[in-house]
Amino acid sequence: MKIFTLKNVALVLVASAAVLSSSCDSNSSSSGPVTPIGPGPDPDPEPIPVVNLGDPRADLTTDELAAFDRGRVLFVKRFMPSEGLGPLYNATSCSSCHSTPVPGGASQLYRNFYLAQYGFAPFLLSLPGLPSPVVPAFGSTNSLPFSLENGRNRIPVMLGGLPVKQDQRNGIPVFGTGLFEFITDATILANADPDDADNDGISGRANNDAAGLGRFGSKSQANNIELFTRAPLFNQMGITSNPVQGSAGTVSLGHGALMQGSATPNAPTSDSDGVPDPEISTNDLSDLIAFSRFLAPPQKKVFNDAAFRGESMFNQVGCTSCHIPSLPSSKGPVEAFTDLLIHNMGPDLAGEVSFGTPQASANDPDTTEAEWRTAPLWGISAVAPYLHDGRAPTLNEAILMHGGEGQASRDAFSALTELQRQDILEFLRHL
Ligand code: HEC
Ligand code: HEC
Ligand SMILES: [Ca+2]
Ligand SMILES: [Ca+2]
Ligand SMILES: [Ca+2]
Repeated sequence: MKIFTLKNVALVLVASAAVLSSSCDSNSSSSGPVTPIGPGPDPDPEPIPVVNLGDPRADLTTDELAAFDRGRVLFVKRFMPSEGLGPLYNATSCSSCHSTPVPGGASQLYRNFYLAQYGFAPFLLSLPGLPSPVVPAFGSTNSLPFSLENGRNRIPVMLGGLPVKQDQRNGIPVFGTGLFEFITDATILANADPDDADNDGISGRANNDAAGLGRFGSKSQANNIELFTRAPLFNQMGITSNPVQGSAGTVSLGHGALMQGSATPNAPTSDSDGVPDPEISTNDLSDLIAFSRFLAPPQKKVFNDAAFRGESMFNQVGCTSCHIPSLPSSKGPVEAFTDLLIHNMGPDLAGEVSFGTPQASANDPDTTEAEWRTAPLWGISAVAPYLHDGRAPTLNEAILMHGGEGQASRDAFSALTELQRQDILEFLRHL
C-alpha cells in the first residue's frame, strides 16, 4: 500500500465503487429488501491499490525498494565526460530514451538510434572501431568511417567496397519488463511453432535458443536485465562496467548469457577516454539494474462496455495468436499481451540488419531481418510512437502495418465495422 498516492484516492474509490456496483447488479432492479446470496459484499473492502507508471512493484522487500529508489536516480542521471560519458555516445542518460511519459518509459522519434553493419549476411560486420552495431551519433570521429552532418555522425553507404546496412530503433518501455525473467523457457517454448506445424500461418520461434531463451529487446535477443543495462551503458553512453552477475542483488537466469549486438557481455568493458574503467561502480550498476528489474507492470484500467467488446473482438480476429494475454510466471500471471517469440512481420517491416546468431526459421530461411518480438501491449496507450522504429504514430496505424504472419489478423481487423475497430482500440487503451 506504500504506492498509494493522494492524487489517486478518488480514482481508487471510483474503481472500487464500480467493482461493488457490478457485483450487486443482479439485485439492482429489485426495490425490496435484498437477501444476500453467499457471504455478501465485504463491509470493509480492500481498495484496489493504484500503481502509476514508473512505480516499483508492490512485492519488493525493503532492501529491493531501496535499491530501486537509488537506481532511479542513476537512470535519470546525466553522465558528464569527466565521469566517463563517451568517447562515443548517443545519449547522456538512460532516461534520454526512456522518459515517455515518465522515467522507464519510451522515447520520442528524435531519439531514434541507428544500427549498422557492412558486408553480406550472414557475415555482416560491425563498422570499424565500434564494439557493436549500435552507431553512436556523437563524439570523436578519429579513425572512424563517419562524416559529420549537423554535429552528428553520418553513416557511410559503402565501406571498403561493401554495402552498409542500417536500421533504426525507437525506445521501448521497461515497465514490468523485469517479470519476463520469471517466465520459464518451457513456457515460452510451449507457444513456439517454428515450422507452423498447426498450419495457422503463425510460426513464432524463440530467439537465442542455444544460450538461454531471449526475452528482452525488439528481437528477444537478450536473456537478462543485467545485459540490457550494461549494453546500453556501453553502446549508447560510453560508460564502462564490470559484470555483477552472481553478486548479491542481481539475479541471472543461470545460463550462459549471450547479448547480441553488444561487445563482451560477460567481461568488463573498457574504453580509451582517459577516465579509469569501470566508469560505474558495481554497487551503482546493481542499483541501476534493480530499477529496470523492479518497475511495476502497467495496471489495467477499469473496463467500460466498449473495452469488453473490444477484448472479445481482439481475440476473434486472431490478435491473441501472438499477443497472448497472459503468461504464467513464478510471480503470478504476467499480463503483457506477448508470447515473447519473434515473428516474420513481412517485407515492409523488415529491417536491413540481421542480428546474425539467430537462425532464420525453417519456413522463411532468409527473413531474420523481418522478425520481431511480439510487442507487449500493456500500458500501450502511454508510449507512442509504435513499432520497432516508431514509424506508427497511432495504435490504428501500428495495427494496419502488420504484415507477414500478422497479415491475416490485420486483414480481419480491416474487415470489421468502424465501431468494432474502435472497440479494439478502446480495449488497447485500457491495458
Ligand atoms: C539511445 C536511446 C537509448 C538509451 C540511451 C537507452 N535505451 Fe534502453 N532501449 C532503447 C531501445 C531502442 C530499446 C529497444 C532495443 C532493441 O531494439 O532491442 C531499448 C530497450 C531496453 C530494455 C529492454 C526492454 C524490453 O522490454 O525488452 C531495457 C531493460 C533497457 N532498454 C534499459 C536501458 C537502461 C538501463 C539504459 C541506461 C543504461 C538504457 N536502456 C538506455 C533505447 C535506449
Ligand atoms: C503474427 C503475430 C502477431 C499478430 C497476429 C498480431 N500482432 Fe501486433 N505485433 C506483433 C509484432 C511482432 C509487433 C512488433 C512489430 C514491430 O516492432 O515492428 C506487433 C506490434 C503491435 C502493436 C504496436 C506495439 C508497440 O509498442 O509498438 C500493436 C498496437 C499491435 N501489435 C496490435 C495488434 C492487434 C490489435 C492485432 C490483431 C488485429 C495484432 N497486433 C496481431 C505481432 C503480432
Ligand atoms: Ca567512457
Ligand atoms: Ca502455427
Ligand atoms: Ca574509460
